[in-house]
Amino acid sequence: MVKVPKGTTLVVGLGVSGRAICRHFGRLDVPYMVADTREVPPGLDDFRVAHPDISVHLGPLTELDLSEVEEVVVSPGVAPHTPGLEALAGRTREATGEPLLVGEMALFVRAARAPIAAITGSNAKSTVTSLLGEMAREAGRRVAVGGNLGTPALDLLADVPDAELFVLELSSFQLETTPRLGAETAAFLNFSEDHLDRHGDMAGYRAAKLGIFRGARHGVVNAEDPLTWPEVPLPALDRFTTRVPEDNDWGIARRGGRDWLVHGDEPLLPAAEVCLLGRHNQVNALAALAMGHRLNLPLTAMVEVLRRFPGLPHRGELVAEVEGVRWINDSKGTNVGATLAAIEGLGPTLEGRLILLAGGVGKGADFHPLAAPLARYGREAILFGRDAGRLEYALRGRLPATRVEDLQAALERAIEIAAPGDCVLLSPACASLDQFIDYQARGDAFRQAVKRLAGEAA
Ligand code: UMA
Ligand code: ADP
Repeated sequence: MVKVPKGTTLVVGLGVSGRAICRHFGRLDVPYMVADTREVPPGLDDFRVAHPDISVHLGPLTELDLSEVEEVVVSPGVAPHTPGLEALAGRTREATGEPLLVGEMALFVRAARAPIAAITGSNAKSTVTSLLGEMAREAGRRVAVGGNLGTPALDLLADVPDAELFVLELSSFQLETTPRLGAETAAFLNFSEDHLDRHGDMAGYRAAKLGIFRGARHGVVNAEDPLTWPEVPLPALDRFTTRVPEDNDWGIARRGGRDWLVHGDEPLLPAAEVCLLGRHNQVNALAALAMGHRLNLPLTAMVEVLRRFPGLPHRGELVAEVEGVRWINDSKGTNVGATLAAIEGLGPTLEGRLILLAGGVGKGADFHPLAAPLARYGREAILFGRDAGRLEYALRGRLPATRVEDLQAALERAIEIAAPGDCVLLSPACASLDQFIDYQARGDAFRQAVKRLAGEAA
């Protein structure tokens, strides 16, 4: 057994978050050591060079004696019930009464000196986080944006020491180990199947996500998805909807023959002027507006951002329009909920039909929810990758489906069948790992092929 010395904190994980936690403890002069369950974690050599005095344990955590550990801080990819840690469940630190095992966000909350706007949900987190960050920037606020999105939250403390606002995307993994976030405004955008391998079931996954509301002064939830609603009352709560809003909700209503984003009775912006594509992104805009309103960002600044923000790569990204056919890269649509939103969001905006390119690693998900909206808006589903057969089974009898080997073959088939007014949408409802390094590589391959096609057509 390797004993973690009395008074020493244990950092578990040497990934992006783990290294940020170590930098944070370095800045605070907190004595710590590191463990990683992998024999060769990424960046190990660099870490050893940068921190020659810090001891590193590699391999099972059951080899550690944690009887006198000061605190254990786990990376998001490390489940609190990992062998070696389970005995810490329910134990608290004598000095503070806080749980003995926490994650990066618990340290962030202790150290942050500016309000937090926090965003979670099964999908659309990065989009709403980036939108709200842009809105705050446009309004002249010194804002730091990060979390699950990219820059680890703890690094923001050092990178933007005079931040007036933190806008953070938080995953269920991060929230599970945050005893109290205390956000100024916290949004739970939507809830659909994901990460069941980690959380056990949907109830466990949802319970982790609801951690976004612990200590929050204001919440933003999806009026159409009660599973996003907090279970304990918050001081203030706003709701958004794709429909005509009730009371003071944020929604979409007809004014002068056009759809408008509205707050209660107040029209804010014609929906067609939101630069992001599709109804699902108009809903994302409403969530960002509700949070920005709470943060006192001026409406003019928020609307200006909605008019110009083109979205993040691989999320409903218009790559080209070739001979009347729009080609959209939604490679980040890696689960059924995301692809469903993309189909339902884009479908009503089309003059023609939707051609869906989907497939890959389905992570055991049920694809049947895709059948009805595809029957309504789809021309054909072109299916590739490991779970193409399971997708085909779920869609049978609802619209034509063609199975092909890979994305390239799917593109060739789409070129054959697309008619002017159609939209070819890559939104795979699956992870990419059977045929690509990650979803970015899949989206890049789509983008390059479409650009070639556009070049040939020009
Ligand atoms: N791991 C081990 N043993 C260890 C430590 C890690 O096997 O001791 C494995 C984990 O199981 C995981 C991988 O290593 O497979 C990475 O885990 P990590 O906790 O070290 O991850 P980081 O590199 O710190 O990156 C994390 C987020 N990753 C995860 O939550 C898995 C990143 O989100 C995030 O950008 C980063 O912190 C900064 O905050 C990525 C992600 O996929 C994008 N998130 C999931 C999602 O969005 O669905 C939640
Ligand atoms: P996350 O960070 O939660 O993964 P992103 O902003 O990266 O979210 O978007 C991921 C995918 O979610 C998009 O590619 C799109 O398919 C889908 N999506 C976008 N908006 C919504 C929405 N309002 N509801 C459900 N899914 C959505």
